Amino acid sequence: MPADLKCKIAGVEFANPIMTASGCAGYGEELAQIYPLSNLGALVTKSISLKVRPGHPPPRTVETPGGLLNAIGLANVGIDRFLKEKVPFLEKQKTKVIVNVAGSTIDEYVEVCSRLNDCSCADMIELNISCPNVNEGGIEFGTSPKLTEKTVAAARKVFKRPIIAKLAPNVTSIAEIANAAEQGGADALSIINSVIGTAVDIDSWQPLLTNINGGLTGPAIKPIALAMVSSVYRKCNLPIIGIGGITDYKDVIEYLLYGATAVQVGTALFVDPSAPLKIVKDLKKYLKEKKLKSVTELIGKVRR
Ligand code: RRO
Repeated sequence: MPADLKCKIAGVEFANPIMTASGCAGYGEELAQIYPLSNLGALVTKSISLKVRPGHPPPRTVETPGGLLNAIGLANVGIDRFLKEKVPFLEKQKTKVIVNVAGSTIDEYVEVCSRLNDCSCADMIELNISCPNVNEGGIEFGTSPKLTEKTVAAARKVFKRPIIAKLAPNVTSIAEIANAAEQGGADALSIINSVIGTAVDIDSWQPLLTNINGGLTGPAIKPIALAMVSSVYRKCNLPIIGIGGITDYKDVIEYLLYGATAVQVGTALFVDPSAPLKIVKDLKKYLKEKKLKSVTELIGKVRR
């Protein structure tokens, strides 16, 4: 019998625990030209805001040792165009769809969430209260426990399906923010968004990103993200989706052992868009070798 890769978060069943991370696979159209999206546990869309946003001028990405700095600036098509141009495609995909939602005010989050409530292809939303690269809103909602609870509670009122709160690592106590999100009515947490960083050109003495600061992702941040997943798993009851530097099945196992139920693959998609396929295949092999029947048997099983 092949090992069972299915997992469940807030009543939503996923074919496997491997999702794409927001911003790393757009709205799924390009990835679907490479392989059927049914190979994924879920597709997580780029953040959607109320209005179209062009984002920051380039350069908005720069490679660093073991990582990638980005300051995209929330470039996205906005909710109107998302519903009109992207949803018809997403409705046809045989995978779960998680729509990442961003806003500069609580009213904006509410408006986008209420529009998505009528869009049945949004199985869940991921509330982005942790974007490091915008001047208004973004990370400020996710760095104060009070604002986190208020923002999640406002979205909770209008969106009837499960809500994931995506948390920032740029805080003193991520567990405190996680508990505030639970108080506000979140059903799950995704941990972590990018870590604030910067880089400078030593010839021109100019920052390498037009926005100066960016968000660091990729293998460089995996140990940080793992420690945060571990801390929240021990102090909060919500299921966790681990994010940060996942490139192969070994990374996934580390996240599950520390308490994640599922994971998102982000930066690795830019190196190899097929990384999730290989991860799924290798994960099955590992479970068989360890004589485990289900991937869920790994969750939180780190030996301390
Ligand atoms: O668009 C971005 O610059 C961005 C977002 Br919204 C986010 O949540 N995290 C990130 O690293 N970049």
